[in-house]
Amino acid sequence: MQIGIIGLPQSGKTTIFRALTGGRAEHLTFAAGGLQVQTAVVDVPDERLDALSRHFQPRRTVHAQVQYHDIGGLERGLGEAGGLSGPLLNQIAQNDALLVVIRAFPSAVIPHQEGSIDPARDLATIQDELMLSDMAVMEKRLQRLRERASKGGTPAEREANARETALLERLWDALESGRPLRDEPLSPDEERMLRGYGFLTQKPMLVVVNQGDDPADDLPLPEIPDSPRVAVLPLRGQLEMELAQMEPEEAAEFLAEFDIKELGLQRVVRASYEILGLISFFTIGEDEVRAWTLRSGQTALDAAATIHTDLARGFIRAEVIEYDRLLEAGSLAEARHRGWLRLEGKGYIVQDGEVVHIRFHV
Ligand SMILES: Nc1nc2c(ncn2[C@@H]2O[C@H](COP(=O)(O)OP(=O)(O)OP(=O)(O)O)[C@@H](O)[C@H]2O)c(=O)[nH]1
Ligand SMILES: [Mg+2]
Repeated sequence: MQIGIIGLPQSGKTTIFRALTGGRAEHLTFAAGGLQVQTAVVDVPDERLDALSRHFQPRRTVHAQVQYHDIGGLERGLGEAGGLSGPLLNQIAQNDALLVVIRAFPSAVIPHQEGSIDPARDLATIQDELMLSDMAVMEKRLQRLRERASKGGTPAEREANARETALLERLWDALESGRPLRDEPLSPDEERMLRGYGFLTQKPMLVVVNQGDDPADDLPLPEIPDSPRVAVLPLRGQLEMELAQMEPEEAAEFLAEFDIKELGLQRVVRASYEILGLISFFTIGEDEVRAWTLRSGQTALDAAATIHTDLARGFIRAEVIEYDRLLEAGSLAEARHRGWLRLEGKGYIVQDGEVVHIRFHV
């Protein structure tokens, strides 16, 4: 899972990036076309996996991973000036979801470009920039499609051309009336047609409101578009960054003092899974206890394919059990003995938190 952290200048993107990646992750910094990007891979925290691992004591525990990219360079006015630069657009477009940092922390030392702190205004600014960027991409593409249409081509080409044109014109209308693309209904065929574009407003969006340390300064959260693919999350960026860099014991004291129940990374990951429609399932072996990620609605066969193509090819059955039920039984053998392991076929829809054991032969 790739998550791009974007936001207005000095909104706290790098601070949030550090809060999420702490001292644990390798930070890789590179510049592309005058652009600074920082990247880090982070283990997805999961108490269920930890519990399984404590119980089964495997040689290895493998977490699901998420990759964060701290992408600077987005500003108000880029859209009007013809869209984002190629490198910036590419950096943002390659992500599965966008984490939009909105400044809500007060500070006399760090001035805001607009002269005031206003989360709703800043969120609207970012959304406008993303929409204008999509419109700029669409416009170029539509122009090329129209040129090509006037040149003829085979009937099949003309037909494909016309279908793409119609789709882009429809989506253009949506953007023009202020609707981001993420909630536009699309047929599987249309989804395929759009895949290569990486439209920014098609991506799920997590709005992180970067608050100051003092709850007395908290502003109301901005309203977000009513969509299952958008969520808003308040976070004390600076404080969370400091926490992420502390030793665990020291951090625990802090958590208590500020009444923080859960670290920012956990909350961000959970919200990211939700807006992306992702679930976790687990596999248990002597060597390895491991968490895997699936899209919600995917099947036992998809789960098998996620683990290894051989498992999908030779799929016979999936043995399935909720992770806490497995812990109660103590072992897969005991769970099987008690009749708690369910035998499921290829089309079974895997549920969040299930342990899946694929029976297969090749
Ligand atoms: N008081 C306070 N200051 C913060 C907070 N988050 C960020 N800052 C400060 O705001 C300034 C900008 O933060 P960064 O994290 O560098 O912001 P950015 O969005 O990465 O900035 P650019 O990459 O330059 O656009 C830094 O001086 C931070 O220390 C916060 O929650 N509280
Ligand atoms: Mg930065």
